[in-house]
Amino acid sequence: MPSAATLRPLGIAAFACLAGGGCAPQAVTEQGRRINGLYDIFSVTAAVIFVIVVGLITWSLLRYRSKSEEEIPAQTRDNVPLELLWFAIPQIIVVALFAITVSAQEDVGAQSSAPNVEVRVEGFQWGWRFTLESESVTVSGTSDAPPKLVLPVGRTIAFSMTSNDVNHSFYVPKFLMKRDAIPGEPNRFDVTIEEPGTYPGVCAEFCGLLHETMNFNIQAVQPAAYEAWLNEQRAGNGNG
Ligand SMILES: [Cu+2]
Repeated sequence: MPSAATLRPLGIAAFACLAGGGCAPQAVTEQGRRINGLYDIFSVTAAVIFVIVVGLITWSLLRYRSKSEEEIPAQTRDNVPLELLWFAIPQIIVVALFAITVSAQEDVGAQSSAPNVEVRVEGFQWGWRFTLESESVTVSGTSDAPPKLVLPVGRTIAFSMTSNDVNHSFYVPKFLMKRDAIPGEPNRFDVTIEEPGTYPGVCAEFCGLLHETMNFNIQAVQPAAYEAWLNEQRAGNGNG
């Protein structure tokens, strides 16, 4: 039997999870917030079903518990309307959750035909290179000096992923977004960052010995600060 001291941290974690609307970090992008919203709906639906099921089981156990050895409870068979009802309710819930998931997926995966910023992301053992082709700016870094990419908030940013060697995965937890960088198979996703800040990113595909050192940072700033950073990069050697 686990002691109260062992259970307390678990209880706190469970409460934090529920209070935080599921266990996902709060996203800082428009697309990530759409996913947060979906998680919230799933969490609330699951919580309501949990309470109803546990409540009914508890009520049934208490109400119909055996009172004596000889007594047999009333035996009830077949109740077509009830059976239809508890067949129909889960079907409706599953179909509704499926429909809102598809709708969220479409929104999150949508690609703009004219993004404001286009970033080419190249993964390599063991680092990342970010190229803003139209701006003639490249930011590169390795495990010893992780690259920092500055991007504007409130603008559509298209990331196109590719790799120079093996499969990597571009993952920014605060975007709630992850895409594989595969040699010869470009992948793309678009985001609009809503909150300024620095967001760490990692490689999320085991790609070799120093995989865990493939870190980078995305710093989201106001558009004017982004323009200033671009000028700074171009005035330097063009490599951040
Ligand atoms: Cu990796």
